Amino acid sequence: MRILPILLTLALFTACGNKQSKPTVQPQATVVVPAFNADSAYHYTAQQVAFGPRVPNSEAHRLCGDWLAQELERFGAKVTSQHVTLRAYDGTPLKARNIIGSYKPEVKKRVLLCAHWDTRPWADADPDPKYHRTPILGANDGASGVGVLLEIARQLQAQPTDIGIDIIFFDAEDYGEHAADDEPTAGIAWCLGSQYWSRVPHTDGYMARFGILLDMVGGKDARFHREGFSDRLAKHIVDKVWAAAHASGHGQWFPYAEGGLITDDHLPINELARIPCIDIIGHYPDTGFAPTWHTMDDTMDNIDPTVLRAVGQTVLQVIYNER
Ligand code: AHN
Ligand code: ZN
Repeated sequence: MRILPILLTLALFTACGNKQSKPTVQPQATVVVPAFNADSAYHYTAQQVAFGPRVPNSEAHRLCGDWLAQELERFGAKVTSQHVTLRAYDGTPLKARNIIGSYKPEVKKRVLLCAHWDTRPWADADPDPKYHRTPILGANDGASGVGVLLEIARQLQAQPTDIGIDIIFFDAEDYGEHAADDEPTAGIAWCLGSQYWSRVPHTDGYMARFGILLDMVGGKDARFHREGFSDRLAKHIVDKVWAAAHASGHGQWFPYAEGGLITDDHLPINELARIPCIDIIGHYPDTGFAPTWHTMDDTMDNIDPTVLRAVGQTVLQVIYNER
């Protein structure tokens, strides 16, 4: 027991005997993570909804696409648009547009953030069959993820990250089979824009450390469970993001619970582009999906800014801590 004081004295002596006055421990640079503005994200969500349903080939879709590209430019991103005609499962040619906003495009260390901006052409999950061929407003399903990312773009302009960031708004995610169609489709009918980008990225040989997809991130009473493909294909990123949620004080929204396997834009990014990418997607009891999912009730009335904040602040916590 007498060895301890001796060791301590020795350590003190050694420290004092060091002629340099510099501390031996490097001071840790404190990372200042900006505060996510949920009202701003809510507003960007409402602005998209105000265009009406953003179904490919419609006027509202074209105008909203122009507006999104313009907003990214206003927030200082280098904007690239991929205009491409994609074939829907039923043969409909879709005039699609993936919109990419890049920050520090010359930097090699990059993170990809994405969401889909198109909306479902049919409310085929609505309790009332009379709406099964009516397009939805997609406040949660589409606009919420893009709204959060526009607020992050605004933050990136005000306070740049060390690493490069690419924000991608994917088109034609939600043109999957109508619930009444029972004919099997070859390949995945959903996620057409992300499938295209994963085969033909906006820059040759594009690579990112990892990706985060936001889908349905504004629904009232949402919880974010660990989506199955994300856990299977990019578990280390799920761990990183869930840790960031808890570190930033939003752990209550991100339980350490399993979600189901969901075919979403992160799947082609993992499998075709070979970038580990996770899906942050609202989870609900029973079906797993929000009660407003693919219904006429997917409106601003069912968007909760507190949920947008939990997701937005978590993503900021992740990206400002990457070096
Ligand atoms: C399927 O229903 C196969 N995937 C859900 C992907 C989705 C649709 N996300 C939003 N809308
Ligand atoms: Zn959808």
